[in-house]
Amino acid sequence: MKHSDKPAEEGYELWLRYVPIEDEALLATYRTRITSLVCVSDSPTLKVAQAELLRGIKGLLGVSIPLTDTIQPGAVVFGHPDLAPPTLGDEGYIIKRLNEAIVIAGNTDIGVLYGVFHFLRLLQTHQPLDNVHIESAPKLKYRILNHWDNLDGTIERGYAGFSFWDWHKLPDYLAPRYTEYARAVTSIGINGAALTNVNANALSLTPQYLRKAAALADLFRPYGIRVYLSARFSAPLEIAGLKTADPLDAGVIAWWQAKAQEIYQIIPDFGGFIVKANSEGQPGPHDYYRSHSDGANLLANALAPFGGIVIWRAFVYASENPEDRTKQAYDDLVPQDGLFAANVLLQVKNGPLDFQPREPYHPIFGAMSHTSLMLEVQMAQEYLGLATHMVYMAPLFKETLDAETCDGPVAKTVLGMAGVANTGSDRNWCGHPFGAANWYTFGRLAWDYTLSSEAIADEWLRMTFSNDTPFVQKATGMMLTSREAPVNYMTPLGLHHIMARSHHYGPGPWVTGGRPDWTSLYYHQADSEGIGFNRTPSGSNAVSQYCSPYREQLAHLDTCPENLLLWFHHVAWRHVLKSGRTLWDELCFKYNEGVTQVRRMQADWDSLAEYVDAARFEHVRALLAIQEKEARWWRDACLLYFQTFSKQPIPADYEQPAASLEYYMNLQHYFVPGIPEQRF
Ligand code: BDP
Repeated sequence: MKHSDKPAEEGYELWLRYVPIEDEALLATYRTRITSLVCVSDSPTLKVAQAELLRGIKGLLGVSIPLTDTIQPGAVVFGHPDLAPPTLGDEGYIIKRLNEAIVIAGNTDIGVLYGVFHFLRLLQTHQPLDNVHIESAPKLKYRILNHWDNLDGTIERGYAGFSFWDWHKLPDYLAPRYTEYARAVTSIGINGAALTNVNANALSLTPQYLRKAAALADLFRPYGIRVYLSARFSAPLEIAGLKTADPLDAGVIAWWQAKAQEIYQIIPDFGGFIVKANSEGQPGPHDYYRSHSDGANLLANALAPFGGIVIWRAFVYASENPEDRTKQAYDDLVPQDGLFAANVLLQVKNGPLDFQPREPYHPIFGAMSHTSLMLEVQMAQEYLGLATHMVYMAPLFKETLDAETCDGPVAKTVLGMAGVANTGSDRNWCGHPFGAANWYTFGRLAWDYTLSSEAIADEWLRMTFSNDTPFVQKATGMMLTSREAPVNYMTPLGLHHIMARSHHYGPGPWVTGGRPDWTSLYYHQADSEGIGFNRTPSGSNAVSQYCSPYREQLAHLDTCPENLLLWFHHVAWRHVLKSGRTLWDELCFKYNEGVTQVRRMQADWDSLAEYVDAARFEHVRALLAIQEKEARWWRDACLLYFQTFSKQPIPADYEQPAASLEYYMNLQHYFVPGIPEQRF
């Protein structure tokens, strides 16, 4: 393999590298089309836009172009409001030719800034400018990154280092990375950042920490990014010494009202609160025999006079509840449809369990037409190989966005999208050099969920690595396969929640003991007859939460999509699937297919050495080797374990397990990233 002689890169610039365009003809054309800049005002946001244009053009075209007041041929005019149709709203933009100039216009400065980043993307991906005419406005209003960052610098389920919010030095020291973050976030249309973990620390609402958050909000303001904070429901007890946090208590109501007022004095455009209540040990309104809507409305009413919102998480379940965990959120929340205040958004994970490699869509989508909903996805790869595996998530996100609910596709039932960030202090931000693709994808899909996975991969690859067609084609193929590979080597055919306990690193289908809904046995239900969770009417009847005809389709063994089979059915080992193989043989096939897919990704990557600098190339190569090793680990451990029930051989034409089941069951892992030892 021959390495390229491109200079080593660290990935810090993400998709905003602005490296010189090598194609001479294209460069010449761009240089004649772009000869001066005309900026219509000097607001803070347009100053950012101007700096970005100058930086991008200098990097890509190798020229410093002058700023002028007059529109000449070759001018790029930005901020020209008259030309933006009102239909583009507050954040949209238009990019078009006007005589011999190019105009980037929006109804607001932030619309112009989004347009500027789109314009630079055109250059970065080598698009023609001759007949450029683009009008774009976000399809979703709320596009928010959820950082699960703790005040002590750790990140819950963070696999790319520690938090880059330097709470200790804020508000006085503003790390340069904050500005780089703001550029990256805005370049893909994200307009909100929830800074703190949903498992919240009440301290973040004290004046001391609010001032720190305010410094970030000030820095983010020109970029159109609003700051949100997680709010701990019991904060009045913990930081104010109140005797109760009962949402109907007058003292509690007054406390939250005063807190909201205090926050808006410091952060005038504060976005609002995100709340995890009565879930996994977090306090909430149920502690006082009140409902989720009582709890959400308490905070929403406090924020309403200032224009803030409450994002109330629908990830609620309790181990005391004997009901199937995947049914509990729907059972609790759907009866409250219509009871939530107008400024409450219910944030619903893509599936009813917890960010598994594949889940059916969450049945709350389409079932609460009188409540504003947000879709929550997780870029952090908690259940997808931490930051070590290459998993491009656009197909996963789109599977949910496109899913047909009782009320149309999921995408049409939501007002926004939240993404659990995969960022951290690692120099390349996301740990895996391909991890940033998921951050990028989140922003692009939240802006326009009709974009295809392929199109997003294509532009991200061009900007991140290279515009060379053979590279882009092959690497796009790798990325598109990379979603199904972990499904196959971890949880094929609808299996779910069979990972190791607590840190979730590696397989753990044998996990039992403790609260049942955190064990694997609860979910796979393997026995001598078969495997899978019966959620049909003869079982937990979770299918009833979906509307007809999907409900019936799921309920019948023959019509249930095979990729969700064991999610909804307990299936006999001897049952014959569409492939003609029995369930056991199909499991063996799928687990092996997953390993094969990773090996193909390795071979594909090896063939791309000439297109990528050696530093990033070798980094990806090493991680793919780990992924291959861990794919085998998952396959061998799971097949050996399930074999104790099926009592059937692994067909001889497959690789046989490298070690005994006992060996895999006894593996111990210490200090796996992502679980803060000191949470509060
Ligand atoms: C689960 C994580 C846990 C989070 C929780 C949540 O294991 O660390 O706190 O989700 O979303 O996936 O609240």
